[in-house]
Amino acid sequence: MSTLTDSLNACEKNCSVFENAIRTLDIPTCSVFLKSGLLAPVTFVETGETLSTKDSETVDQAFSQSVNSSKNKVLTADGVNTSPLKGKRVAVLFSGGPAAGGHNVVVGIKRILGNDNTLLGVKAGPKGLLDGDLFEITNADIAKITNTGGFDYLGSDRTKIKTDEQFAKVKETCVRHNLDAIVVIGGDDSNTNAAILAEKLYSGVKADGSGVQVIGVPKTIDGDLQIGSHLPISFGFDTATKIYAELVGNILQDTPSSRKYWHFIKLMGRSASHVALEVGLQTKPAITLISEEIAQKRLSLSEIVEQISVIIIERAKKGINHGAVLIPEGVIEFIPEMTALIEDLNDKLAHFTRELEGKTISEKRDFVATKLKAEHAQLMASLPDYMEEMLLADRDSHGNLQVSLIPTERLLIDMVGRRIKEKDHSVKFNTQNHFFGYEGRCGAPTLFDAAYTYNLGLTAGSLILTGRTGYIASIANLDKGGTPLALPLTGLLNVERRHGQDEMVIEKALVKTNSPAFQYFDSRRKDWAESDQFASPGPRQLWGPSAKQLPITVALNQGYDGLLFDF
Ligand code: FBP
Repeated sequence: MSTLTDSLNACEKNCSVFENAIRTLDIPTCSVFLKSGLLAPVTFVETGETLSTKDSETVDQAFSQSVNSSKNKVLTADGVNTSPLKGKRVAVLFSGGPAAGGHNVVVGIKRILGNDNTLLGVKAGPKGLLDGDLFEITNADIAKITNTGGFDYLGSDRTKIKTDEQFAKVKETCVRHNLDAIVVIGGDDSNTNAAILAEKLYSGVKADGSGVQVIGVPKTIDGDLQIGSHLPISFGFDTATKIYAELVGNILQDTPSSRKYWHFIKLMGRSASHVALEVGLQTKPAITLISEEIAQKRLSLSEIVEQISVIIIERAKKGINHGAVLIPEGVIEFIPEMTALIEDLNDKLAHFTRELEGKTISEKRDFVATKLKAEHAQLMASLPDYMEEMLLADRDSHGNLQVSLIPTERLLIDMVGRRIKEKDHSVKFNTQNHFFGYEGRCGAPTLFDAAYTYNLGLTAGSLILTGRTGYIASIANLDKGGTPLALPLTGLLNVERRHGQDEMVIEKALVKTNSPAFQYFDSRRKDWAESDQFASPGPRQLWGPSAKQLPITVALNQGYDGLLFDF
C-alpha cells in the first residue's frame, strides 16, 4: 500500500486532517474562569435583576420550591470558587434536534468538574434518563469530541418527560446511579422540562431526603430560545446559519452566471424566522420572507404570491431572470388562513385519534374533510396533494406540526408560476427548489459556537459545584469578554394553551418586526429586490479575520458596535 492510501485510511472514523486539527484548537474562555491562573469553577452573586412573565403568580405557586430558593433572581459569575463541592455525580444529556457545539458543552462540564467529581453521559436523550442508560465520561473521550460537530457521542431524542410514571422512572435512575445533578442540553421545550424536573427532584429523591440539581443549557439551531440581553442566542444557530449562508451565497453567485433560474430555498428553523433573517442579512438575496411579518400584516397566501410575482416581473423587465427567495421553514403556520386550518386540523386529529388509526392518508383526508369547518375543508381541497399529505402527517412528540416535511418551496413555485403566467406571459420563470436543514445542524462548530458552548459548560458545571438548581446557563456581553449568567428557569415560564389544555412553558422567541435586525433588513431589502446586491460570505472559518464573527442578527439586536465576539 502507498503512503497516500495509508494516510487516507488514517482519516476514517472522524480523523480527517480537518477534524484532527480542530480537536487541538484553543477554545476562547471567559476570563472569570481563568482568574486564578488555571481553569477553575466560579461562584455566583445576584445581579439585582428578577425575571418574571405575565403568569409569574401561577408559576410561582406550581414551582414553589424552586422559586423559594432562587427568588427568580438572575445570577452572575463572581470570582473563583475556592471551596467547590466535591464527590458530585453529574449526568448530562442532549434533548431534541442536534446543534453544533453540543460536544463542547460536555467538554466544559467535564473540565470544570475536574477529577474530584464524576460526569456521566445519558445515552439517547431523555429516553435514556428514563431507562437509566448512563456511562462514565472519560478524559480520553473528551479529547476525541472536543470541537467536533454532532450529538453522536451521547445521542438525543425528543421524549417529553411529563407523566408521574416517567418522573418515578427518573427518580429510579437518580437513585440507581447515585446522581447529584442532571444537565439538560436542549431547546425551549426541553428547558421547560428541565424546570419541571428541577421542581420534582428538588428534595426527597435519595434516602437521606436530598434532591437532585437540574441545570439547563440553551441549544437549538432555530435561535428561538433567546431572552434579551440575558441570553443573546441559543448555541448551534451561528454554525447552522453560516453553513446555510455559504450554500445560499454559492447559489446566488450561480444565478447571474447561468442567468436562468429562480431558486426557492426553504431554510430550517421551525416556527421562528431567525434563521431566514440571519441568512438573508448575510447573503442579501432578492426576496426573504419573514413569517412573523406575514402574520403581523395578516397577509394571505395569495398576497404573498402576488408580492413575489411583482418582484420577479419587475426584475424580468430589466433583463434579470434570476434570483433567490428565502422561505422560513414554518411560514405556513403564520399565514392566517393556514393557521386557522392547521388549528382546526390539530383539533380534529387529536379528537378522532381512534377513528383515524390505521387509515391510509387518502382515507384520513376524506374523513377529516367531513369534520373540518367548511371554509377549512375548501382551503384544504384547494392545496396540492403533497401539501395535504404533509398537513395530515403525525405531529412530533411535543405535538408540533413537522414543518420540515412541508414542501412550502414547491407550493410557492407552483403558485407564483401560475400568477406570473396570468400577469405577463413573456416572463421567463425557470426554477430550482432546495431545502437546507439537516446539513446545518451537525457541522463542526464555528469558533463562536465552539467557545460559547464550552463556556456554557463551564457555567453549568460551576453552578452544580455551588449546589444551585433550576437555572439555565447563559453568556451575556459577547462583545466584551463574555459574562457567565444563571437565569432562573421559573422566571421564564408562561401559561400557554397546548393540546387543549393550559401548560407552563418557556415561550418561543419569535422575530420582532421592531427589532434592530429586522429594521435594518427592512431598510435594505428594496434595493436587494431591484437588482443583484448579494454577497457570498464563504465557508465558515476557524482561523483568520472572519473567525470571530457573530451572527449579524445577534450583534444588531444586542446593540454591539462590531460583529466580533471577544473572549
Ligand atoms: P430543536 O428545536 O430540538 O433544536 O430542533 C430544531 C429542528 O432542527 C427544527 O429546525 C426542525 O424543524 C426540527 O428540528 C426537525 O426535527 P427532526 O430532527 O425531528 O426532523
